[in-house]
Amino acid sequence: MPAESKTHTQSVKKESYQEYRVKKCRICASTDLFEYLSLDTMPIPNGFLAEKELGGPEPHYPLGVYVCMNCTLSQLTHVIPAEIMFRNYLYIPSTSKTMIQHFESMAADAVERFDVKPGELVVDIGSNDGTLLKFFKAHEAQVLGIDPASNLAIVARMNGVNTLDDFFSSRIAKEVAASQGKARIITATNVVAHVDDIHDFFKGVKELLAPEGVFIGEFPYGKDMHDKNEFDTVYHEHLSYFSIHSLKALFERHELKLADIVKQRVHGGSVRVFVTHKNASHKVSPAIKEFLDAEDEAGMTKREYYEAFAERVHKIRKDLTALLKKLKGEGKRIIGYGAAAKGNVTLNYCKIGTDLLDYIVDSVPYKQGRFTPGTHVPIFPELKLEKDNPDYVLLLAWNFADEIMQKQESYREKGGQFIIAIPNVRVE
Ligand code: JHZ
Repeated sequence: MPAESKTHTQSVKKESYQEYRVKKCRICASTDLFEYLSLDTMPIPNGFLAEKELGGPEPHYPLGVYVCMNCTLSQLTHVIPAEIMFRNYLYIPSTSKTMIQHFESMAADAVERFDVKPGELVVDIGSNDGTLLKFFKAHEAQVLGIDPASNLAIVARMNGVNTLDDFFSSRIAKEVAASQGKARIITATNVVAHVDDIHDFFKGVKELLAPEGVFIGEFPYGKDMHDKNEFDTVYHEHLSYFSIHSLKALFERHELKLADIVKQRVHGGSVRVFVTHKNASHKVSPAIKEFLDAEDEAGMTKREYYEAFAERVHKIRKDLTALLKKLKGEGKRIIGYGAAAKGNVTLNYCKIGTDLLDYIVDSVPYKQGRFTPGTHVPIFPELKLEKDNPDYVLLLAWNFADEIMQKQESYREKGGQFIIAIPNVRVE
């Protein structure tokens, strides 16, 4: 397979970036936005290329982050149309054991906590291949998935999960409520951060949620992203990086109540939030105040907190490129592990191509045989690592370090080493 690592054509003109620029806060509409991080321009992070597409133009889009000084929502400086990113989607969490177990326990927890009865409606927004709903179905709930990725909706239906292939909106919510009734549980894992018109989204949630129903949302926590230097989770798909302060403001505006928050280990530190109608009987957990106090103590209302983060990010780029160049200079063979969207941010931001990485291994069949967006590193099945025994592996999917290290125990026993860049560059 031909592999090239030069910088690629920007078919999106600088002037047109302006039309994507965000001018006010997505939640509170304040214009007091402080831009603290720029990762330059790059292609969309799940825009993997087939070999025949390699010579063609590859649109690059700006990637920067603001914080709203009023409600502390961090958000992208530019929003590119969702249609470009989500209609044919290659992110499939069910290829990881960790995520399957996570979804299984999430469904069991929800059924137990809220006493979900057989036949009650559970709707999953951004239902992907239906994995989470399969677990709710096993508890005899009536399930409906909603996801714009037609390629994945087909897979979900084959898995027995009734799926509507569309973007969730207040219009869709009305239609579902009219045809199937209101939902006892609405879930959305790693979805809300991707939504531009967040007010219409929660108008829809309010519309579809039964009077004593619960919306369970899960997404990477903004405070973890900053505190653990997870800059690579900043990409075009993730429009918002939520603080609990910003979420509270959002829910209050929709007459919804943030009833509880439970921290989750997945994706570098996520929060699972439980949201009900304002007048529902659910009590507000003391956890809410604890999260709000911790954000205040960390300085999330001050510019310096964000400036310090940006400085740490620049240092990671410097340290990582210096290490890879040094090892390459010593004649070492280095490959990447996990063609994650976040990995593509690291590769593009640090300008790491086939000059430094021979290839990347990944377990997702759809990604194998393709090339990384922007940097054009070829992707192979994981088996290639076992056969080749490279000297070093750059762990791009660091959020699965435990699962991957365990899987590659024999490679490590033979002397192979992992390079991890988050939260700081190190070799293990
Ligand atoms: P993974 C996704 O980001 C995208 P990504 C999305 N926008 C989102 O919100 C966040 O998650 C939270 C591979 N792998 O899941 C599979 C192995 O090869 O961190 C994946 O390609 N072997 C929805 O794309 C990649 O790593 C393994 O053993 O950054 C991980 O990507 C395992 C466990 C994974 O998501």
